[in-house]
This record gives sequence, C-alpha cells and structure tokens, in this order.
Amino acid sequence: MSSDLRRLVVIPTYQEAGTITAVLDAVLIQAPGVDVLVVDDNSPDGTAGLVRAHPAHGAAVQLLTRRGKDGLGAAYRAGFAWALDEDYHQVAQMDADLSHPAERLPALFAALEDADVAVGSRYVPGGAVSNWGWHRRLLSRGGNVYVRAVLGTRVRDNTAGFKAFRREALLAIDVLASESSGYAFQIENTWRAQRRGLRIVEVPITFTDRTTGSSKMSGPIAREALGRTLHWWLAELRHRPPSTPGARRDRSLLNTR
Ligand SMILES: Nc1nc2c(ncn2[C@@H]2O[C@H](COP(=O)(O)OP(=O)(O)OP(=O)(O)O)[C@@H](O)[C@H]2O)c(=O)[nH]1
Ligand SMILES: [Mg+2]
Repeated sequence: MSSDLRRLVVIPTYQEAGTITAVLDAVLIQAPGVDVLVVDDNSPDGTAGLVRAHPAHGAAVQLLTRRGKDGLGAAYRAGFAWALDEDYHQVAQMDADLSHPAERLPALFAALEDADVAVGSRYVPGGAVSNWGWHRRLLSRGGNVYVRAVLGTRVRDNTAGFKAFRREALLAIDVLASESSGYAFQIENTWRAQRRGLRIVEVPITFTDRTTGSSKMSGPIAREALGRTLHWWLAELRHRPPSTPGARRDRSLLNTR
C-alpha cells in the first residue's frame, strides 16, 4: 500500500493477551506502511507488556495506556485524539480479537479515495459472518433493523467496529465529543457522519467470531445502544424543521450510498 498519506489503525484492548501479537503481525503484514496505536485500559493479563515486547513497538506500533477499564468509546476517543494530534490523514479502527480481517484494511483505506467514511460491512453483498451462534446473529441483525428503523440510516452495518475515516471526517463528526461508552459508539459515529452529509461507503468483509479471550459485550452495553439510539432519534425530532417536505429534501441531499 504505497501512498504519501499517513495512516493509522487504532486498536482498543482489554484482556487481549491471547491475540494482540497476532493482530499486530497481521496488520503490519497486510497493510504495509500503516502505523498502529493500541489503547489498553491497564489489562491485568499483560496485554500492554506484549505490545511493548513487539519488535515494531516504538516504530510502527505505539501504545497508549490508561488507568483502568473505561469502555470502548472512551478508549477510541483517546486513540482518535492521539491520531488527530499526530496529524494522521486517515484513521481506521479495529478489534483486537482477530474478528476483523486485516487483509481488508487496504480496501478500507482505498475506499476513502471517494468517501469520507468506509465501513467494513457484514451486511452488504460479499460480506459475511463466520462462527457466530444464532443468538449473536439475531442480536446483530435485530440491532441493525432497529437502528435503521429508528434513525433511518441507510448504512446496512450500523454496529460495525471495523471502519476507516478521513481526518476531516473525524473532525466533522466531532468524534471527541461523542457520548457513548460501549457499542453505541459505533452507531453514534456512523449516525453523526450521515447527519452531516458525509459520504459513507460499505466495504464487504467477513467477520469471524473470537476463538480466545472473552467478550466484553454485556447487558448494560446492549441497553446503552438501544437507549441512545432512541435518544438520538428524539433529539433529531426536536431539531427537525417543522415542514416535513423540507426535511425530506434535506435527507435526499445526503450523499451516502
Ligand atoms: N481499551 C478498552 N478496550 C476495550 C474495552 N471494552 C472492549 N474493548 C476492546 O474492544 C474490542 C471489541 O470488544 P469485544 O469484547 O471483542 O466485543 P465484541 O466484539 O462485541 O464481543 P465478541 O463478539 O464476543 O468478541 C476488543 O479489542 C476489546 O479488547 C474497554 O473498556 N477498554
Ligand atoms: Mg469481538
């Protein structure tokens, strides 16, 4: 992947000692020239130590450590703030559990040539989910039906955690002022991008369920996603101009695909 653009992948970690080294290796091999920032919330399993021990640490791989577990959203805000501070042109986000295919990073970054936000999507033609049980599939599909119905988003994978943003997109959506702690963070940024009329493109990926470590998905995190989605819809209703045809016209101007 040759380019003058400076590209960064932000990877939040909590208790990912079983996979972090393999993820770093995969990113560096599959997306040469890209830098990586791991944001670790002081994982007791020594994840940060493994990052420091990686041969690329201090060069292509950087580590940001935080005091303790403070949620996915806060970790990403810290990572994106660092990326903006360091003047990266394009910033991707990715999980540390080998669920996201590093080999699709070049496609995600390439999609930013014609888009502001690229979403690694399970739910467009060519996208897939591997190894998930029926209950996780149902939760994810149901969550997307809910978000699309409530917020009227045209993006198919609203809960995707594998995405890339132009620097200008991160600034336009004011990502550092996002509110969500958990999963809702993914929905929030895609929603903010659509509301600001940014160009969003979905790039098909295959998502593979984690085989080691443990999921941080929980009842409160799912409830936050449901509740905040409703809250954003209500806020949108309150701020929408009174005439419905006008509102329709505004929506049609959004340049998403
Ligand atoms: N720094 C930090 N990272 C977190 C936190 N919660 C989750 N993560 C990381 O965010 C990524 C996504 O979390 P997962 O537990 O894989 O969530 P998930 O993908 O919904 O759950 P599974 O599908 O079961 O893997 C992983 O890299 C986690 O280590 C947190 O509080 N702080
Ligand atoms: Mg995961």
